[in-house]
Amino acid sequence: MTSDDRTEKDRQLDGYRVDQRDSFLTTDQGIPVDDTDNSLKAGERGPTLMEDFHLREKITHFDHERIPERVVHARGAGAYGFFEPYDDSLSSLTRAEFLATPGLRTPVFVRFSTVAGSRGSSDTVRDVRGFATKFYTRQGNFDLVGNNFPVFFIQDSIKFPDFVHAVKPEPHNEIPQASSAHDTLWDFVQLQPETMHMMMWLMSDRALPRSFRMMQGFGVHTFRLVNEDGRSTFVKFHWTPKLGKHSLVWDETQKIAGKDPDFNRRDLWEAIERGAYPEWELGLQLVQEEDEHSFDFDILDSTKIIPEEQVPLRPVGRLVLDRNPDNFFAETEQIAFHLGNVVPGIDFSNDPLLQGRLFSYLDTQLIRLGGPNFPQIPVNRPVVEVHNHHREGYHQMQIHKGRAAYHKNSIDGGWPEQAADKGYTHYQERVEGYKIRKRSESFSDHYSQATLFWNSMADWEREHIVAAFRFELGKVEARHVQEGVLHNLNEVDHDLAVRVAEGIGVDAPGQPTTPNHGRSSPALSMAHEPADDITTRKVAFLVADGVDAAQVQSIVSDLTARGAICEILAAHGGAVRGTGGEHLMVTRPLPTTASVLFDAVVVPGGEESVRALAEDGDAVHFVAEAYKHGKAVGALDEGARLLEPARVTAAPEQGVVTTPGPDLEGFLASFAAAVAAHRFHNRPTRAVPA
Ligand code: HDE
Repeated sequence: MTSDDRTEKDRQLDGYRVDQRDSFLTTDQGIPVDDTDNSLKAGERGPTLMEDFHLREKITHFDHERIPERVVHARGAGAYGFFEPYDDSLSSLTRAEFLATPGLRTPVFVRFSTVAGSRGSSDTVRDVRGFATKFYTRQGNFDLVGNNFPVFFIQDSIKFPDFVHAVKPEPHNEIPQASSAHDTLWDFVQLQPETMHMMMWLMSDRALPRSFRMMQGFGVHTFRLVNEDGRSTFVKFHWTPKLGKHSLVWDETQKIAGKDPDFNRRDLWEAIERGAYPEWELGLQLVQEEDEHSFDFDILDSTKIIPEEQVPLRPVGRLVLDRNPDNFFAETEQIAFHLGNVVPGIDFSNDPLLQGRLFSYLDTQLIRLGGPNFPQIPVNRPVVEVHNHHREGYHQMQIHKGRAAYHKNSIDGGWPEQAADKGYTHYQERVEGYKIRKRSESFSDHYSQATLFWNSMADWEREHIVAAFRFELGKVEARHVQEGVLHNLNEVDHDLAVRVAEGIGVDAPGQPTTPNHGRSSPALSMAHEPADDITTRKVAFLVADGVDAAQVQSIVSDLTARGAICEILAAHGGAVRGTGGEHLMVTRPLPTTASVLFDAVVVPGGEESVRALAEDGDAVHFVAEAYKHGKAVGALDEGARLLEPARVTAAPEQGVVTTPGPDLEGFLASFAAAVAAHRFHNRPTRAVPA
């Protein structure tokens, strides 16, 4: 990044960055420390002395290093970047300048997260992912605190503590960690059928993203845009990843959880370090006020989407993440999102899930960050100046001058004065009604959109959903809970319920009350993603002494030029000997890695090399497992012989590409296409012993 590319936020943070190079050790009071390795004792073998202020300060600070983790979304990873609108076309719909000022780059911080697991849990569990964006705009901070699914489990925020208590580890033994496959969650689900749409997403591959960089983001609720004249338009926010949306497969996620629990976090970090900056397009679904009631669902109900075929996405700008934080705790852990952080031109709807969140986020920051001054923490500070009459509190960093901490005042000249027409004005909505604890009738259809999701899936996506339900319900011990879920599932689709019932050994339910409506929405499937980009796809080369090193080098340079990341793996680190006696450097030893950490594998030619690999269980397993998970497998010349012990059959249409002869160019073209296709779900995977 050049200095010109730095955002306002980045320059602001300069004032807080501490570089300890060329510095001597001091106490927190700045007193130079001569020895931090030995405590002060009465004699070499005597007791430690109370007066050792350095020892006490060092240990006291250490004892207080932890803050409470987030109640939900505890595990996350974040990065800085910018948002840039394409043009000014939204200026007629919103006062929000960052959405409608062409060329204006608004600094952002984005934090991705899993929901259920603790801070130290694995990245690749089955879960919804958080996608929270803080825009440091010139009109103040706007937080879009979204997820990678467009719907939510519940309709009313008052159910959130119930839902979270049900999905978290069970209270008697704190088992299972970061998993929804247990009785209390599914008990909640069977008794709360509004969860069914979200559960379809959760059981789909959307819950297993290959990368944060390859998943969509959604604001979920319906919000409002409000223009200069006070006119409002309903809006839903969508982030679409430039690299397409791609997922892992279930077996793979479980293995990655052990091999590299930081898989998604590392992927984001490394892509940014490498300069392959992740990018998303912001798209809006806009609904005129007068069309609020023209759908067969309620746009205030967060368990519903507005199908894109009904209201298409309007592209409005791009989000780019181009800088990793300097310090995880200071930035990613201390960032405090709040749905109530809105700028002029953006407002709320009456979605009852959204309304409760407006209370929760500020409240949670008070306990988590220890008092009302958390907006002064560097990562939370707006890039504009803050002036008000808030004073004191724990960790106050501002030194407010003057005497008047109240409005109105004459003592300090009346400052800070109200911002009048530049200020935030709430949308003037006419509201009337009885005070009532009741769900609107318009929220009562819990199945149609779950069915829509199911109908929109490709066959392989359906297979994965069935397998996920079987896995999760198979872990449930209470039979009445399994039956209750099957009852609800039957209302989504009879065939789905029958297939799940077969897998868990419970009687299939009879015909549902309402048959499948047959409608679908192609935008919901991941089967139609463009497959022409291999940027940052990881390709493993399995080699041993006697490998065709020249061949490896030319394939590596071609795939690297196409944007892929190539790694050379051998039984040991260092280098291997090529056929011509030359050295080929090894990226990492095979036993330290695994096929689940790659997108594709190549077995190059070289008689001696392939013979050695065929006798190496790790290498054979690598190929077999990559095949099982649907990944591109390439084998050149003698390399094809490794396919046999791995029980893999050459079939270019199934992403297994081989060369009988020297046609390297032909191989490269079809292998790159296979990598770009991401996964081949048309393989007989169950036959493979991996
Ligand atoms: Fe959250 N949520 N949430 N949530 N949520 C939190 O805030 C809450 C909901 C989401 O990276 C907490 O700072 C309630 C929907 C994300 O720091 C807490 C309800 C969506 C993050 C909280 C919801 C989200 C949170 C925990 C029901 C998607 C992580 C720590 C009304 C649109 C943000 C914190 C980050 C975090 C409350 C439902 C997304 C407890 C009461 C719907 C991405 O305040």
